[in-house]
Amino acid sequence: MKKFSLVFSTHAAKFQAVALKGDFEANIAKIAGWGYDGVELAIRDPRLVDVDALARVISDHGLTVPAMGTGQAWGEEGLSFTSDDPAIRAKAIERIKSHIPLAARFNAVIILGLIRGITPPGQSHAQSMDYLVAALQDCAAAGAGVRFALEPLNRYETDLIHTVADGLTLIERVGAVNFGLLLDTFHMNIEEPVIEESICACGDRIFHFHVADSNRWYPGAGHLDFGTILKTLYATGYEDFVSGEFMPKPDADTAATRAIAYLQQ
Ligand code: LER
Ligand code: MN
Repeated sequence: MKKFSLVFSTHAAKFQAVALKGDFEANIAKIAGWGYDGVELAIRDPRLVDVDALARVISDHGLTVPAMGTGQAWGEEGLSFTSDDPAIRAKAIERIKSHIPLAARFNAVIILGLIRGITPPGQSHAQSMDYLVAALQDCAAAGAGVRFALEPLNRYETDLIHTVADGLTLIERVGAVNFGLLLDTFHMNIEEPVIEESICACGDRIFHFHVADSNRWYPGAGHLDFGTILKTLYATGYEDFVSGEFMPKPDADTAATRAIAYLQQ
């Protein structure tokens, strides 16, 4: 059976107390009601999350957590594996390590997106890559029972790792079995020469998969051929979640319901 999840992007602070019982639970109920099997959570800092309450709400609604996003630590706090400030790099690594117990509990992949950072002015790309490799080796060793997935992102978001080819070279350098890639069709549409060929090349190193259409609306709203993309993905042996990460347009509920209807076809 194919498994679909939805990225639920909320600020860590909103997971606390009232929001967790109100907004959070209402949203989880909606996601389950629409037919999704899982919810992908964005968690800036696991210390701000009431893990037991979170787990209870999610399991009460029959959902699982296939992956956890960590990018808010970059977006809101500026933490980065490739900063020129050693204290910021150390803090970024510690923050990612702090996700390990939560990821182990949910059997969730830890997503490494923008936490990799952007090469700061005056620093060479090669130096950023050295910092990135060291950080990834450190995290992968600390979380041996957990899987980490770096997401190739398009050129407008970072200068580091745009394609599956870049990601596979990085995987070789990192040399850890629990380190792979998260592929996102929105980024692939911008950066990959042929999306299906890149999916095949990544093979069993695809640890997680995001879907959005060419315009970053829900699948079916743009010009990507999800028939061949998903057929190629499953032909690699991929049995994990396909996770919807798209803009809330024309509104969040419409996008989420149209996406699941389209994906289930
Ligand atoms: C996150 O999964 C992603 O795709 C990025 O575009 C967010 O910056
Ligand atoms: Mn993504």
